[in-house]
Amino acid sequence: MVGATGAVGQEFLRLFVERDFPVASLKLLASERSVGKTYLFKGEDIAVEEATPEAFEGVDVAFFSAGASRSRALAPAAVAAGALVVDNSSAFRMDPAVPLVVPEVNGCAMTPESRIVAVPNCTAIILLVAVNPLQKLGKLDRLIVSTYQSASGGGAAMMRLLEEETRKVICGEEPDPSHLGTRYAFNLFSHNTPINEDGYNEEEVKVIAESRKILGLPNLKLNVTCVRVPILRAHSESVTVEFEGPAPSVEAVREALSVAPGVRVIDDRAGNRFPTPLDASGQGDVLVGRIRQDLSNPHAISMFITGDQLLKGAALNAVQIAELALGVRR
Ligand code: 2RA
Repeated sequence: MVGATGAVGQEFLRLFVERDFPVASLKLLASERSVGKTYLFKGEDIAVEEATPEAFEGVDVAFFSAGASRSRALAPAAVAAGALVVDNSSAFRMDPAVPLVVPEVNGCAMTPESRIVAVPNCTAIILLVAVNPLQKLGKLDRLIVSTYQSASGGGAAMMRLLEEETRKVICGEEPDPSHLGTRYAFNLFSHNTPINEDGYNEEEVKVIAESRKILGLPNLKLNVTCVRVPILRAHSESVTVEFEGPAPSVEAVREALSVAPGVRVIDDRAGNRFPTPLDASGQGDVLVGRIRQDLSNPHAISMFITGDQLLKGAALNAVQIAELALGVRR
């Protein structure tokens, strides 16, 4: 596990236990400054070692969650040592030779020969777990997506920043806005990735490109707006799905989603009860509700979805990939 000390790394440790992942021995790797920290795993204190090319000797599965440059630098060494690399970074996602996998959607993109398998962007994973089941109801033409992304997407440091700023504001202090260029507590802002000349930020570009690759639909139209909100660990998305032909009924959509793997429908119109990011936090499923006809377009339906960014958006999806590769999928 490379990136053991990060927010996603910590979820891996919990998931290995919770899912009874077949761990014979576990190496925790991180940057030099974390060497010596220890984490309890199945009653044993495991000391963090430095992530070096030599550290992968004897490793069967290497989970990377330490950013794209670390993956680019070390994944080849892990592969050379005989490991299957499951990479949470963006380093290899768009490499045509690397499968980009959401097990519920395109697990078959992996082959026994795959040595690096990429975990998609969290926003794309959560989106596609909910959208893919609708493909059996009609051909997708366009997705219109607006996101409400949590602090966890920016790592443990951004989660801490949100908590600290919130405390300060409640105590009447004005937090220092220099970290993100704007105040985070009681605010929201356009996703904190660089913005291109065409006005789209890198997160939006990733969601578009990765969704097309995962669904195998290179011409799928997508209009994506990514926004960071003051929520700790679940991403939410407002999604309009446009079909090539007339949209399926709300009942058919609800039925398709209610039997879809990794999806839980919460769509109680009478009680005004729909998914919230708090409901999704700590859960493996993507929650879907507000399923309704788009009254402005007879080809479209709209819905609201939310999923845990650290779990299905990262660690859980990675562990599911490894389970699939090892044939221990449950
Ligand atoms: C975000 N997609 O939420 C990123 C995390 N990988 O900012």
